[in-house]
Amino acid sequence: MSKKVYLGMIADIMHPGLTNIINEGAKYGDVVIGLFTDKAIATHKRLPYLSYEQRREVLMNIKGVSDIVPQDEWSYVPNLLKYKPDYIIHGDDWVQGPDKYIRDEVYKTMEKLGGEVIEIPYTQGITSSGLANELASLGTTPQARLSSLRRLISAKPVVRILESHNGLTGLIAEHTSVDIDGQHREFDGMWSSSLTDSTSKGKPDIEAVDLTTRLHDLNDTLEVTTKPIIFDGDTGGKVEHFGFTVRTLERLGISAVIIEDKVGLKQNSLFGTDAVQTQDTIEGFCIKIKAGKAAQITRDFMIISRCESLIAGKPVDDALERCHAYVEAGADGIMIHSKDKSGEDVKEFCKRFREKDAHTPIVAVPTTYNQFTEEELAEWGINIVIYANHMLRAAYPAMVKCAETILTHSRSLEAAEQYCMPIKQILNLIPGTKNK
Ligand code: SPV
Ligand code: MG
Repeated sequence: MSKKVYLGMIADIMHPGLTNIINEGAKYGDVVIGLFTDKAIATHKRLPYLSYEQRREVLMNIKGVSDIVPQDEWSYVPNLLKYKPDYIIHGDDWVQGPDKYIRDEVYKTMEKLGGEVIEIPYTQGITSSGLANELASLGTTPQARLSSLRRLISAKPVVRILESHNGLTGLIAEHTSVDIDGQHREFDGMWSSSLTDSTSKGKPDIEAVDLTTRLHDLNDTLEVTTKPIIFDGDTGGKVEHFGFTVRTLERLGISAVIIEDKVGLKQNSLFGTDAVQTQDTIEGFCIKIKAGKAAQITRDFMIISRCESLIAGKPVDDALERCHAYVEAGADGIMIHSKDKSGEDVKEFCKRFREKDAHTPIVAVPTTYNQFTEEELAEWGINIVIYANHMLRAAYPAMVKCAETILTHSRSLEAAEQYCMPIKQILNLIPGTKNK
């Protein structure tokens, strides 16, 4: 009987480095590809360009591949125990770097199984991540960006979204990353916040900045990013207008709009009951949701209903009744908002909502109950966490401090030393600035 050779792959962009490993593996026996699923990839890297099925289709047609099985974890161990290969083959690039622990686990498991690890020299000059970076620099299309949010929701335990109100904050959301305990972390997308958008224009958050202006400026973010965008649609405006808003957002490649169940003059939710705000009736808001869904052209765009009951001081029961009705009316997700610092109300809501509805995505904006980690919020049943205002809240005090320091000293020396990035750094901040 021929031997079994296991080879883990993402196989998003096929290149000679990968076919070389397949050919090397085939010398030892039948090559079984452990094809990483979106779920396995999502917590470590950006989602592949191609879906699992598309990547599988490509691999099936490659010479030397005997079988393809899903690898549902970043770790190889569960699949090695399940398929018990005689060999596992991997490029020697995992000897160092963040995947070193993966290698250690594989060695231990193969030893237990009586199998062998084959490491083959890495093909110089060509890597999947290098090619992915090249592709990313070419940008995206509205449809690819739009549909990526639904993919992320189904692939990740929790989707992490950062507020962005201009091109620069868009670049921060797009490119900022950290490596913690061998895990690569970055933001999954952007939130176009009505609060930070209007505040950065010196205007109040009362729908005074009209949709045309907001979208005009959102174009700066669209120009320099590829990740999905969730648009804060405030109340959604008049029912008759909301369908037009949905179509405009879809055309731009926005993934979702969140509208809140308020009528009349909207004020920011974090005023809570300090501001007079009126909640829409369930029937009234459901009509708006239906109008939006009827106008939608793509399958992937999401209309998310935001419930303001807890903000208005009403009980969790009221929020539950409303949210179930909104889903019934066609909402693709719900956002539960609260300004309570304990988080208890949101937690109770999520638990009880999930008793009746296991799948509808729940969005949370933990601005006030910020002691909970994403992992904890995911345990409550939350699918999307939005950091709704932090870029602007971080920038503003720093700018005021700098302005005050210039005034205090009648010169900029002290301010530049204490509060400013070096000129050299800002000149090179934006990709493509300099002629090479
Ligand atoms: C926003 O960011 O504009 C929001 C969230 O709507 S909140 O400010 O908490 O109401
Ligand atoms: Mg808002």
